[in-house]
Amino acid sequence: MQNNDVARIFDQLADLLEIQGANAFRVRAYRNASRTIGNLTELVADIIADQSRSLQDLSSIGKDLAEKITTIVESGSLPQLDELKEQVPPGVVEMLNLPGIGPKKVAAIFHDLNVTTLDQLKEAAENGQVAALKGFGRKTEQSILENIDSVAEAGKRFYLAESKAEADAIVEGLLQLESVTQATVAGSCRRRKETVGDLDVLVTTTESGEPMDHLAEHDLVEKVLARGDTKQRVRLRSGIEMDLRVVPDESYGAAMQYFTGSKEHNIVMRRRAQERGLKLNEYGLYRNDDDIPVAGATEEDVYAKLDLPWIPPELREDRGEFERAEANNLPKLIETDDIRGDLHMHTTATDGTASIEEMALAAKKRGLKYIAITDHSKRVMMANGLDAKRLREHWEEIDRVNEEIKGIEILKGIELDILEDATLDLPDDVLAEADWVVAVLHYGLKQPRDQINKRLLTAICNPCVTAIGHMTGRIVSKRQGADVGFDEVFRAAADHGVMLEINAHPSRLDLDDIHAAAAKDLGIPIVINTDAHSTSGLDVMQYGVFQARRAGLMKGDVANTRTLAQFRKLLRTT
Ligand code: DGT
Ligand code: CA
Ligand code: CA
Repeated sequence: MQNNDVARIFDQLADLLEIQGANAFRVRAYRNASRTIGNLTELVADIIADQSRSLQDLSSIGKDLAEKITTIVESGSLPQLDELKEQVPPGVVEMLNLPGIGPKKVAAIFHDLNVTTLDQLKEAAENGQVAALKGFGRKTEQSILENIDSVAEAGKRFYLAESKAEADAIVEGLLQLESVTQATVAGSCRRRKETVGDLDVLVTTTESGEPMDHLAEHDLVEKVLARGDTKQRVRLRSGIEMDLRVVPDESYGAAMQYFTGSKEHNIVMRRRAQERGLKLNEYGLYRNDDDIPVAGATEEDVYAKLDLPWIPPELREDRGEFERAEANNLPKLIETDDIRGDLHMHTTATDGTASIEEMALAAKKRGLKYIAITDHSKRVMMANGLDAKRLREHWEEIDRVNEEIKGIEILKGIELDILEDATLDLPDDVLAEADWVVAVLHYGLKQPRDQINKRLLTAICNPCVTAIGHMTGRIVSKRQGADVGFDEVFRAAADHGVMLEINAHPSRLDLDDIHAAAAKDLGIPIVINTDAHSTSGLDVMQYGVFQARRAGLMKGDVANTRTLAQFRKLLRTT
């Protein structure tokens, strides 16, 4: 049982209780517990196992919550949650993903309209029944109609970060088994797509029952949905489903190639086979006339027999990888270990949970050589954003910590809001004292393209701004980003020497792969940053790197792979 599973159970509990109209303090207690567990750097199971320690020493965990956590870790579930799930249908919970619809409104839809699925909700909204509900109105109904299709679609997909962690844990467990000789995740997860529809796992084994039995009993698995001789489908506790396929040794590479996809990439592969008088399927590459196998045990072999070098999974989308492979011009993709700095993170000065010193030490522990502390500017009142006076004090504190801590350099930064009227949230004289200014849009994301561009250009043209952070403001599967006119903005960034961020947070990944590739083509330096709000938040760097790899980025395309001295040389000078 991972900490995330425990945290998710408390989140679900809080959602369901809120829909039922439970006491707000009780709901908040579960949300706080979820946060505490989710941010822990050690396993809760280890704390429970250690007789000398108590869960109640953790912040916001009392006796009752400690008992619940123990129940979850020991049994894998919580009876109270199971009861609540009986009372509130899953379709009702999904409604919480609609923008602007909280538990109170969901409760009204559920109880007053007796509506229990997104389909029914759509129908009710089309008939004007939703607008008639107390506290709703035409605008809310319109917003439901605008978003309901994408929410319904997104509800079926999962963030890469979570599903990859689950798949990795399962593959690791399979590899421990006596009978299993090879195991890998394939599908969209291996291609590191930002969301995953279902997980695809392949094994070779001397005894096909063993891996299937193991998976059926696995902590992360909720239910076996189907089981045959060579294939088993299960549903994990997180809700995602997984196919386990047992394949013969001589087909392992062909199966990996086939089930990694993408479908578009595989279509080209099959055509290349045909052009060479061969036939490609998940079992191998065969001669057309006599079915003699020519490759299958390894992926490298399959590619080689089709006159190609092995192509990294992140590039397998039929977006130019074949042309580059043919020209022997595949990029040597960036790796997480190449990263030397992290230029976007928060502290307790605004909405982070750790101090400057704690963030710096945690970054150093992760092998980083430099960071920028970039707390919010004053417009973000919710997060206690900094005005000029507090920011200068914060920077003095950074100077002090920088003196004390050796082995990592801390830059004086700010996450600067670009306001709705295309002005900046802090005056130039303060910004001029910063080492690093990452300008962002937080509010007014729905403005028309002209105004969004005007705002981004104001920031880019200001000589104090060094980078644009999470450019579109999108939240993967949940909120569409701003309508950015990328051509104009990218050209301006290139002209002014402003860097563009790939925000590594699994729910942002902004810029996305396509736009990061476009920025690279213009020679704009990319920075990959975690936007950490806690020390454990620094661990998401890998997801930003995956997105960069999907964009075809190499080490040299990413500014924060450089030494600090080299990085500084890339900073704009005008
Ligand atoms: P997902 O699960 O929606 O995130 O995306 P994938 O890419 O994991 O797709 P999935 O699970 O349906 O299938 C895994 C891989 O198997 C897919 O990437 C390519 C291969 N595959 C599945 N169906 C077909 C097909 O009809 N034709 C070909 N050529 N390949 C297929
Ligand atoms: Ca899949
Ligand atoms: Ca699948």
